[in-house]
Amino acid sequence: MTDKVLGVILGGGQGSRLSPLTQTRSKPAVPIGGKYRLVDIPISNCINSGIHRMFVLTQFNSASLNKHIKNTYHFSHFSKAFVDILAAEQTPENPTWFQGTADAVRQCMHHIMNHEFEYILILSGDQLYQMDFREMLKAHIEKDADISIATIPVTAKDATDFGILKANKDHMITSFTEKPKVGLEEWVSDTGEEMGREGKVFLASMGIYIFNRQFLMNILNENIEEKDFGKEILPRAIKSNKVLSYQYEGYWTDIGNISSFFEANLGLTDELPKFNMFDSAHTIFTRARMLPPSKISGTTLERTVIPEGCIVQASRIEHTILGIRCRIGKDTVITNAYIMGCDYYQTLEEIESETKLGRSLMGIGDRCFINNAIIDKNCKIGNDVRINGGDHLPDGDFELYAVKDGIIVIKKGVDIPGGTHI
Ligand code: ADQ
Ligand code: ADP
Repeated sequence: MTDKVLGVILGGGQGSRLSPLTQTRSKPAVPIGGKYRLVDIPISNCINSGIHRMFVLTQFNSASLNKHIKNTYHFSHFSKAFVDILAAEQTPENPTWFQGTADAVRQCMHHIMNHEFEYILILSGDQLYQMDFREMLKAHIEKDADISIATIPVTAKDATDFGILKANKDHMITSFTEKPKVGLEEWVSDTGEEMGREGKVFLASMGIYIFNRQFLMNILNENIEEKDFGKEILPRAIKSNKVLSYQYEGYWTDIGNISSFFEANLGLTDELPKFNMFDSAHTIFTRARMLPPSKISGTTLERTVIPEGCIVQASRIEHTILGIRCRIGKDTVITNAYIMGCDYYQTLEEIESETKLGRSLMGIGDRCFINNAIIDKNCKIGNDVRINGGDHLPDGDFELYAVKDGIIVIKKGVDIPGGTHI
């Protein structure tokens, strides 16, 4: 049946929750896990579920997203598979800028409808999970639903950040509220004994939907003023249609803001991470880069993930993700960090001339201390720099870095002079 499904990945609105990582690139192109990009997660889930035709909807079509998709997702000439980017117009003033999730799909309908499909699978672009959509599709077809929503039990603390719903014995949704701020007690569901014990008694929407083709077209066309699935289209649909709750119990997390992004990344350094990058049945696909193996010298490594192409001479790295082509100098200590790495290497000649001029080199210098920080790509961090994030720092946005929830984010491509303390 999966050949009757078309995937649509929502690549991000105007929202700046992942800023400054999204200051110079579109959200789907944000690096994750040392060598992947956010968009690789939903695309890989689709491919692993036998869904091979996908659109990525994005507000702005960055060069890095285009290049990544073009260089990564090659399919045979004999298959109908594709991953295409559909971008909104460039300016926020432009009325055609996507106004919400439903509006994004509506504005792209003329491209989407050119394809043959019966079901459309709508996915968020900022979640970390490995899910087999075939199971959900099977339930959707068996129950003869108009829409299916993947749901997951969450605690009261988390419930206010999600769409919360209630379903009948047949798992058909009877009520839905987007991010309830009050009256949460009315939304308690029977989520099973085990979930109940963990206090996960609210059924949250995972923002993953299957719609029947004609149903989606009708509901979007008949309610032009409604811009959002969560806020408008879904609450409307449940009133008179069959909307199925497909309960999922695996690992799933939203990575839409800096602290959840940071936490999900560092979670990959656990002894048994909840998100399993080593599961060959659920390969995470990304661009194959032909980089040299990493070279490490004199470093004590604890719970650290290191991809290809790194040159590491630090004294200690702990609870950290390194990105591709990281260069880390001598006597440097890094803890609780995501160092995104570089897009290219400096040549030996460049390194010599830059050093002579007293300039910092790409990567992290000697004798640095980095804690609770994200260092975006292509940064030059000089020698003896101290970047120490934590709760003592208020949120703020500066020229070279931003602070969010105590995490210091060094912006892409900046030069932090030797001796700087943040
Ligand atoms: P949120 O994630 O808060 O809640 P939203 O901001 O609408 O909802 O984003 C959903 C996805 O669409 C995200 O991947 C986002 O980047 C993307 N997106 C948002 N606006 C977009 C636009 N204009 N163009 C393109 N993409 C856009 C949603 C549901 C909740 C549910 C949570 C689960 O509304 O009901 O509980 O997802 O995470
Ligand atoms: P991001 O990952 O931050 O979104 P991009 O993928 O757009 O960034 O990265 C920029 C691209 O620049 C890289 O793919 C890399 O191949 C290319 N590049 C190569 N050499 C250089 C150079 N000397 N200076 C800047 N960019 C370079």
